[in-house]
Amino acid sequence: MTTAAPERTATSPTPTNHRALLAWVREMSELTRPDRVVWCDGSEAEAGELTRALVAGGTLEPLRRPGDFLARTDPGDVARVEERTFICSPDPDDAGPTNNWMAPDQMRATMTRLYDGCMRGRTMYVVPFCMGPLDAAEPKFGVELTDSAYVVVSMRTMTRMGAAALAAMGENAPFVRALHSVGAPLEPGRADVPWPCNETKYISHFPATREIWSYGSGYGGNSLLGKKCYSLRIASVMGRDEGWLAEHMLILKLTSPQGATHYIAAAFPSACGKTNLAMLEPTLPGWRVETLGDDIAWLRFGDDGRLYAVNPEYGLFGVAPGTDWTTNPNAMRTLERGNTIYTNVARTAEDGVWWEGMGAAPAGLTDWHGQPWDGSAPAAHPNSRFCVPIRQCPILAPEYDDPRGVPISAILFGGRRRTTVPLVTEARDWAHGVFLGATLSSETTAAATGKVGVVRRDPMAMLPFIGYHAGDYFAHWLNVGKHADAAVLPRIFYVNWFRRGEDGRFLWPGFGENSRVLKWVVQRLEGTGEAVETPIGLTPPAAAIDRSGLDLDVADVAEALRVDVAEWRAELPDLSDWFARFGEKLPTVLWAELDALKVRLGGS
Ligand code: SAT
Ligand code: MN
Repeated sequence: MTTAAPERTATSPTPTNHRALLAWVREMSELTRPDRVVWCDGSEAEAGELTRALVAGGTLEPLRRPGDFLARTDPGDVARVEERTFICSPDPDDAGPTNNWMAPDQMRATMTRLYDGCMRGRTMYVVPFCMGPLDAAEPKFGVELTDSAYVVVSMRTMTRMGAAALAAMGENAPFVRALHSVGAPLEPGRADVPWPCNETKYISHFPATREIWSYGSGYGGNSLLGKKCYSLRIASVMGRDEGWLAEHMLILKLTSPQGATHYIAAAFPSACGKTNLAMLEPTLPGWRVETLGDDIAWLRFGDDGRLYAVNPEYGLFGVAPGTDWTTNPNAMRTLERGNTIYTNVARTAEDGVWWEGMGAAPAGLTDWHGQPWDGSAPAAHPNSRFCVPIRQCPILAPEYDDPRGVPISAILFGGRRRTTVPLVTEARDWAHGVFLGATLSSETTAAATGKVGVVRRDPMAMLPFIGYHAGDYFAHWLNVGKHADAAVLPRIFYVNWFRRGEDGRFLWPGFGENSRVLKWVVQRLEGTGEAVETPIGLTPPAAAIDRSGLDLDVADVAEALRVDVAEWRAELPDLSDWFARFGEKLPTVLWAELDALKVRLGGS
């Protein structure tokens, strides 16, 4: 960089001899010109100091429970910004039709101009972190440079962050460079605002060099760069190159009344119930769910040829609205233990939190804008979040921290569809399962800016997170299936908890009752579950779903499971258009799956 470092930049002692890291920190601080550079150790004391400063500056408000804080973002900075998210691969063809692309040099030039002096008046925090256990065979390190203390304390919850990660990096471990700025330099004497950000936003990824550059937003998915940016977009490229999968999946452990244990991974789009399923409290007696992760899974082959899943994260960044004692009691118990940063929820008169879905609104609420709530709009933003250490989850499986991960028996894909898609379908084989994943569709949610409720294809629930060409990604999934014996590959299922009847009501009660669907999945794995062949895959006859103790007519279950040939035929043009978008990169196996589906539906 040609820009000279200002004399006033103060740097805390550098606790590392990692030359490449030191050089990069120096280079980025010369570019962004913070007043100070602070190396974060991740300690309790440091977190305490940062939260005190955030409270003093008005970014965080302390709540009643110890360690609980509330942040209210700028109203224009509440969700991931997919239209501002870029994959800057050298070749545009490597980003593919589902990503925004810009040439790396051009993006670097554009963002270097934005970064020039962007941390003036602020502190640059150096945040070393590790995605996945530190004692993994090849720990996946990252270092985030950020001018947001909110990001630092959130990264401390979401990742294994601080001195231990830095020490484990030694002097030359490779790491992902993750640069983040809210893009709001502070002129001397100017007071800060509670939520600094910039209207101009870029969330850029340089897969070839494993770098992330984020500018202008403080919102979680845009600023906690270990999460979607690293663990999905960059990691999906690492996985492609190294033979593994980085997926938008929860991981759960399911134990049957007979004591048989199965690990299940499930991919649903953002705000479609991954956290609820990961922490499910089965309504079927004797069944038990334990949680390993609620958002991201890295799947690698073990020596026995099975696919093992690791949750790279260390915390939960869950959607608050809809979370309640009836829908997700284990999330409520996790939150009861405090130490949670809430963002954009409503605040009660007793300094507690409230959001839509928590029952009747108490009097005296302050809404997510910080105003007395008048009931005319949601009190909590629909994408308001809680950020809490996963260790506080009362049903956390002890294996969550095992660097080898857990062997996956079943993968569930799912989305939010009012019509067409049955409660559960089993894929005929791996290729058919990849087809189901590649054609996954869901109604959009508030997790990203843009219109809510529009059906879009969201392959493997990874549409905004695949770091390369989606056609190559499908091919990679098919290759993974060739790597292993079909007998040990996870079986693939497709679920839809959200189907509605003609009167608009949900056909299936969902939440804890989803254990009934999981029971059928396990029965299929164990060879005892009944299934019928349909044009779209194997579905249970309604009687094969255990309804004991549930006040639900078998006819309703049948309706939830129904494969409506006319509805499916109506999907075909969209499926063809979807595949056509990938041109030559769409694996022929998937075209063949679509052709076979057309034939089974009795179409052309
Ligand atoms: O905000 S995040 O992108 O981290 C959460 C989500 O949308 O899944
Ligand atoms: Mn997610």
